Amino acid sequence: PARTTELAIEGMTCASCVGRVERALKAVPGVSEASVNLATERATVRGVAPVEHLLAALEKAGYPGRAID
Ligand code: 9UX
Repeated sequence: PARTTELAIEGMTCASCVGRVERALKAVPGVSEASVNLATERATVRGVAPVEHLLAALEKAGYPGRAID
């Protein structure tokens, strides 16, 4: 089933960073929606992608993150 995953992300300081992170997350197979909150430095991701794939995409994009329970 589709899940919602909350991620804490390091290194985002401007709106362009937000765009890069959202694009990177949405490009992961199984992601249906990804939105970043710059103020809280968190992303909400909807879909069936394994969290490991989300974290790998963030790392590759240059914005490492971790899953929030
Ligand atoms: Mo903005 Mo983010 O100038 O890496 S794109 S700080």
